[in-house]
Parts: sequence; structure tokens; C-alpha cells
Amino acid sequence: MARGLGGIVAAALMASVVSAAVEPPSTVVTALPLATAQNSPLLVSADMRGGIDLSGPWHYSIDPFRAGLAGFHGETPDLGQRRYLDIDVAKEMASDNRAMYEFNLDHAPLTVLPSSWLTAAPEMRHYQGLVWYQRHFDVPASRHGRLFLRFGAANYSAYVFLNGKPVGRHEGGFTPFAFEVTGLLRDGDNQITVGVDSQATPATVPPPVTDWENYGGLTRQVRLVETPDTFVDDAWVRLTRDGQIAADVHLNGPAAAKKTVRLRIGELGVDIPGTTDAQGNWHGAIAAPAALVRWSPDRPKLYDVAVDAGEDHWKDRIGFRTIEVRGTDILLNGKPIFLRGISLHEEEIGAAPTRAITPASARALLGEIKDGLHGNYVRLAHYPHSELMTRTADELGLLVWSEVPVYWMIAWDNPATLATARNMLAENILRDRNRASIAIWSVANETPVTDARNSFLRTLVADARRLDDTRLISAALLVDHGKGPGAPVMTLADPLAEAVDVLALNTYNGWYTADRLSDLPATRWNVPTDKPLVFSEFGADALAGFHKPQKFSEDYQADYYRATLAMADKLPTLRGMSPWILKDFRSPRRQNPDFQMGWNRKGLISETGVRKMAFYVLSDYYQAKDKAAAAR
Ligand code: GCB
Repeated sequence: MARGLGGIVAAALMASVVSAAVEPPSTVVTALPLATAQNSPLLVSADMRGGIDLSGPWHYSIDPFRAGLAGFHGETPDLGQRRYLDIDVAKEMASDNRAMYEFNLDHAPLTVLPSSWLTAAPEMRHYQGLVWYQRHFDVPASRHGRLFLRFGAANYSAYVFLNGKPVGRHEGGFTPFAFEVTGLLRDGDNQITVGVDSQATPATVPPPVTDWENYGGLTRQVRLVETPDTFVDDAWVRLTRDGQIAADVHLNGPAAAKKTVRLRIGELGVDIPGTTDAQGNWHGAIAAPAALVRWSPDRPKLYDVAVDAGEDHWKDRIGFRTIEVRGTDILLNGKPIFLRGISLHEEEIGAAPTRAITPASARALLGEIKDGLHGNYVRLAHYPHSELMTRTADELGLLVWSEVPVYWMIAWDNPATLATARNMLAENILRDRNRASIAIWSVANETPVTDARNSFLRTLVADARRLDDTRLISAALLVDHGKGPGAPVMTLADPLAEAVDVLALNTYNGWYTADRLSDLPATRWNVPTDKPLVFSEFGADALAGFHKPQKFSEDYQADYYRATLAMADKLPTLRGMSPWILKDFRSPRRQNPDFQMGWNRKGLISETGVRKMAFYVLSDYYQAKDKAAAAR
């Protein structure tokens, strides 16, 4: 079905999505329609709608050979293996001694969702594969309208059943999806069963080799969301670069066509009526009122915005600002800004993170950037983070770089992989187009230049531009390291540079290279000088509390930051940075037993939040930059 501006475009983009990259052959799987940005409800701003939160205890059970999805010849599994059956297994077996089930999810151990199963029990710590989750919940008989199961994220593939019936499946570990279940719900008790498979393959996005923990599970909220029969499925309200408040609305439901809609921003006196077209779409715009306070990190003003459409009253809290590039400058609300940032994985502070972000953990992480580092920007690496993170960034006043996990080595030639990446990008952009904090959509990180890769990434860049013409597009690129006499010579030889608005480079000279720190400030940079440049990464590992004149010490990390910042100061087109990284994060590839123990130690704070020396080096640098900008 066609949608609002984004939806229509998404539909065109996604028309080619036919199959998931990971797909067991059995009919159990093929009975489940694949949810994409094109064919399933978007429920934009679903977190602002009422419904039933399914957070809390769920039973879980591993299924390493995927017996619940396919038999040993790939066929539909026997009854005794179908995990999603709507039966009382114990009762069936007690009442008929021929009955044979090799599972009983109602008697399986409990875990509290949202969370990753990696922290559910010690023996789950390194499990990658399929896990079945199940719980019961009550639905009142008095319900009316439509009901949707809405998943904040399921990492990586999800297979959803309700009361024993197939509902749908989804691929991609970091973006939301929803299924309508109005006709499947019963009055009173209902049973939801979800198979979540964390297994990455060469065809998935990301592929198996990364530098972060693969937290399998239902890591974000699952909710039963209620709407009227006809409801606002997509609404995108923003300030355009030419000073208009513009809205695109798409209604879903039997009365979507020719329906009266109304955009209201009470505090600004905005009240625009309109009528949807035959497809349920409406576009409206007015000149921004003079009283509009533009959102910025210094003043993160948000407005209550409403779209009324018959019985449905869609609402959100939205900030209005423009972000654009002029020559080598990045302009926020028409004024040049330097992005004082840091990178961040979606992992809460603490000794045993499970990637279940709460409002408190989002505030703890982003507050450290805003208040501790004097930052105005965060790179949410390397995949779409929880909507709680982008909402918190809106509230605290942090600009955001948002990216999809097109990371290192992707199956550039595989059409299913491209379809998956395009869907993820669309789901991410459509979820967060109303967030004032989002400044940059990034399509990739450190990918090798080949024709196949260039064409894959150009497709993503074009998609992002079509879905959102109000943000900047970028990708974190690699630079060639050449040896000069003394100082290194860094050359950007990547044709993707032409396609992006902001050049973003990752550089680790003095950490992964044998360059002397004292040589870094004199580094020569051969990069295009017609666009703004940001350092999307630089960093060095340090074990908190370790002080010696060697790598992995706090002292070396602090010296590395001093030298790299001195180098940054010499780059005339540098307009921002997001060093790697705020917090030490779990990474299975980091096994140095003296310093890493499974953690990438490039954090400026340890995993439990202890600040390292380099934290203060960057904090002082950003504070001075902020003061200098304010004085201008
Ligand atoms: C990079 C990657 C990032 C790694 C980091 C590192 O360039 O983009 O994912 O974690 O380097 O620590 O080496």
C-alpha cells in the first residue's frame, strides 16, 4: 500500500524486496510474511501511543539446530518440534501417552525482556543462533479499533506467532517493525511466541565479523499498540531549508481517502486543515511563525505537535531546525557549527551490559557527552540505536550521526543483501525523521573500494536523499596511510567522496601504526577541500587505572589524544569529530588477557563509568572550542 511522502518512496525503493538473506527453507518460514518498510505498518511515533507493554518475564529456550523452523530434511517440522503451538504441552502429554513433544516453552526458564539472552544465564553468554521466547498476556474484551504487535528491535531475524498462528517475520537487528493482529487476538488470555535468530551470515547486514558484541534477543520493547480503524501511520513534520513548517501525513485504514486532517502546534498557533488524497496522503506547509524558537544544542526546544484525523490523534514532541552545508561549513540554523562529538555503541554503563536501553541509561550515556565532555554531537555507531537514544538526544540537545550496519565486508554483489540494507536504511529514516537531533544519515563504515561496493553504497545514498531531503549524508571512509619523511601522508582515494555531503574519515595513526605521536601534528592530508570534513573516528585503547609509558595505558591514550587534536587543529576544512569512543565496549575480537579481556578499551570511560585521563583532554579541548565559538 502506498504511504505518505516517505512511504511512497519507500514503496518504490522496496519493491524489489522479495526474500530475507537468512531463510530456512521450511514452509513454517515461508508462511510468515516478511515485514518491510514497504508492506507493513510504520506506526511512526508508536512510542507515544497507548497500548500494552509486553516487557517483563518471558520463557526462553535455545534451538541451536532450528528444529522449530525446519525438519532435518528441510521440511515443515513435526508437531513435536513446532515451538509456537497453542497448546498446553504438559497436559497433552499427560492425557495421551502417544503424544510426544520435545519442548515445553511454558516450563522453560524465564528471562526479563527487553534484554539480550547473553546475560540470561552463564551458559547463554556466547550463544549465537535461534532462541524461542514465549509469554501469555491478557487483552480486555472491551477493546476496539485495531491492534498491532510492535517490536522496537529483534536481533537479528524474528519469527512471530500469536495463539499458534503465523504472524510475520523480520530481518535486521536494529530497526522497528509491526504486524497487525486485530483478527488473531482473543478476549482474555493470548500466547505470543517469537523465534529470534542472532546468527549472522556472509549475506547479512552486518556480516559475522565485526568489532562489537552481537547481543541476540528482543533488546527493545515489544508492545501491543492500539489505534482507531483509520489512523495516522506516518507523519513527518519538519522545518524546511526555505523556512516552512511542512508536514507529510499518511493514513492507514478504510476511511483513509478524502479524510479531513489537521496539523496543530498549539504553542505556535499553527492549525492547518487539509484533506487526504485517494491514497490517504496529505502534504501541507506554512511559513514558520516568527515566534518559532529553533532547536539547537544550546536550546533544545521541542514543541507538542498533533495530527488529528477523525478518531485518531497522533502526537509527538518535535524540534525545528535546519542543517545544511555551505562550502566547507556545516550550518545549523544558518550558522556554522563545529561538531564536538564522540562515538557510542548501544551498550549501557555497567559490568554486564545486555543492550537494553532505558531512559536512565540513555541519559547516563548522553549526559556524559553533553555535560562531561562539553559535546554537542554523538555518533550512534554502528547501527540504528534505540528510539530512546534519539529522543533523549532531542531533549538534551545533541546532534546525531545515525548509521546502518553496512560495515567492513558486505556481500556487495548479493541482491538480497542490498535489499536488506535498503530496508534497514528506510526503516531507520522513517522511524527518526521527526527527531531534530538527527543531522547526518550515514550509509557505511570502513568499506573497501570496489565497483560493486561503490554501486551498493550509491544506491543507499540515493535512497537516503529521497527519503529525507533535510539531512546531510555521509559514510565513514578509510584513508591510505603513506610514509612521508617523518610525518605520515594520508590520502583519500575513494570515489564515494563525490556522493556524500560531509567527508568522514577514520584514522588511527599512532595506535595501529608505528607513527611517533610527536610526528602526528605534521601529518599531510590529501583530501578534497570542497566539502566539510569530520573525523568519524580516532582512538587508542587504555585500561582504566593502568599507568605506564606504553600502549594500553591511560597516559599513552591521553598523549595520543593530545597529538591527534593538535593534528586536527591544522586541518582547515575540519568541522567536527567523533573520536572512538565514549565507553569501553564488549568485543569478542579483543582478547588481550592483560588489558582487554573481551572489551575494546578505546573508551574515555571504563565499562563501569570510570573516567580515564584522555576524557579530560577531550573535555578541555571541547570546552575551549565552545568558548571560542561563543566569543565569535
Ligand atoms: C574502526 C571501526 C570500529 C572499531 C575501531 C577499533 O575503525 O570502525 O568499529 O571498533 O576501529 O577499535 O579498531
